[in-house]
Amino acid sequence: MDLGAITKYSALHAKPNGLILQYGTAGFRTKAEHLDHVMFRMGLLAVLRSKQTKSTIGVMVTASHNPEEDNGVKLVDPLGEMLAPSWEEHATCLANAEEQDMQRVLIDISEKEAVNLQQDAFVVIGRDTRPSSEKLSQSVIDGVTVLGGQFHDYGLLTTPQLHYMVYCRNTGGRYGKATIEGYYQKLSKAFVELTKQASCSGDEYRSLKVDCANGIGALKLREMEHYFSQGLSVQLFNDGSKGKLNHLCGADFVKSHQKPPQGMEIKSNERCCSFDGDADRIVYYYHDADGHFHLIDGDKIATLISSFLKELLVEIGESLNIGVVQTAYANGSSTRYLEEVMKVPVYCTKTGVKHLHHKAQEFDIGVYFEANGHGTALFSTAVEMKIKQSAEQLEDKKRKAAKMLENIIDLFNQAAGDAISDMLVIEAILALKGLTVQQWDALYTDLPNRQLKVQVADRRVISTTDAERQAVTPPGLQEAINDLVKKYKLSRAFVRPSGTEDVVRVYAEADSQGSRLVVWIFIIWPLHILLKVCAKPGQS
Ligand code: G16
Repeated sequence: MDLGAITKYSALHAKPNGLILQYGTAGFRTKAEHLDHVMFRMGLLAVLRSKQTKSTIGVMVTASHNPEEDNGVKLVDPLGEMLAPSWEEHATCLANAEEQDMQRVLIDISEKEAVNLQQDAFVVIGRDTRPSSEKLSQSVIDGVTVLGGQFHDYGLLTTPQLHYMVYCRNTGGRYGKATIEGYYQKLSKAFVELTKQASCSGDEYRSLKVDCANGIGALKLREMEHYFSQGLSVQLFNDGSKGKLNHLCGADFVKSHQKPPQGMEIKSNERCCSFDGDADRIVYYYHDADGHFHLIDGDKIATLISSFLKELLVEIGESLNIGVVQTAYANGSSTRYLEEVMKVPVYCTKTGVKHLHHKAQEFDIGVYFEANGHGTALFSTAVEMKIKQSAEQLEDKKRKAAKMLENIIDLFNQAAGDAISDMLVIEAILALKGLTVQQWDALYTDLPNRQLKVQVADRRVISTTDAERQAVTPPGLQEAINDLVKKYKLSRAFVRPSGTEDVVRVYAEADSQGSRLVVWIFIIWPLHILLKVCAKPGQS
């Protein structure tokens, strides 16, 4: 390690005095102007992680659903997963080290993790369309090169595409080709194969309106659409040609406001969806004949996917262990439907796909989705092999189902939740099952629910347990929540500090005769006031 060179270059990416950041739900996120030093240092850290794992490591420059002025960075581990928790701690230490302590922190990490500094390192980098992203990804490259790492800069990519590239590179191409064409071809081939089997392929199934949140999703979907146009025609909105990233549009806006994005005209019963800023989340929606807006979020996406997978397994005659993973935000109706009607085991983890992904890996087939539309399905290697064999050997009807499952497996991005891949999976399932968006929506009725972001003096005073469903501090908060919810049937509420924004998130649902207003007035609003009072600095 050339410590002299590191010190020299680090001074060019100096840390603002007193700035403390934490590797949160999805890496570091804050205003873009505060991130130059973090990017340089994450370049350094990616090299150490690459040397330690003897694998390619990814660095993605994005703040996903956050406002355009923000930016962020996260590291991608060898199998395309989020960074291991112990390395998240190293990331936080390194990002917060004062200039004079940088060398010591780097040496500490190398020693603790037994990094062989002679080992080669390779890092791949991607970025979203934020105005600040290009310069910040250059700072990552500076960090990589000063520590002697090799790199490939993919430039503009969706976050899940970068996860895919890392996974492909570390599996010697077994998972796919580590190029953008490789990604387009793999997914489109599987999609076209699947939709050829659909008996329902009329206009209703062939067209979809997509709100791209004015982000990278528009660019990539436009590049990709001719690969799958045989099976689906997409009409893009909020494609970045005028509006601001994530502003009044995108999956996060649609989900939290439960209304359509600006800039999209929706006719009744038309199927529409929204991506978020880096295209790792997707939600669907439509207007009914009376003009009412209906949201189909991650919970219903998980239900559609897991029920389809279960049906295929029955046809093939395989009994595999399927599990669904959700978070505290999952609507109570979805959990009840999955457990009681579909008889699928459901697990709840903390917010953050890293937690859900990890849990989903415990099953033969693990389907995980956050209510906000972030998720995918994972298939164990044994299942993949079994299905491949079945697709060759079984008799006609079973073989057809096995072939379908084989294509569905290829269509999922198993490295990370991916709006483009999920969209194609959903479109294929709807066409194969001949389901309209209304029929899909009618699987169960969501309990009325609301979410709110509350800005408080210090969100760190709130700590939680039980997969974030119970508040531990400040004292008295959980008792107050219990008092508020006990008046309503099937009601539930929780608060948790966000790991991507400087806010506290409040969620509540209740069987309140279909009224979200009741949830708002009698649960969310009193909680909002309570939080303002109790989340003052120094109270933890
Ligand atoms: C990120 C994470 C998601 C998480 C979301 C909100 O999404 O990847 O798993 O649900 O942040 O997290 P929090 O409530 O802690 O702010 P994205 O799409 O912004 O990357």
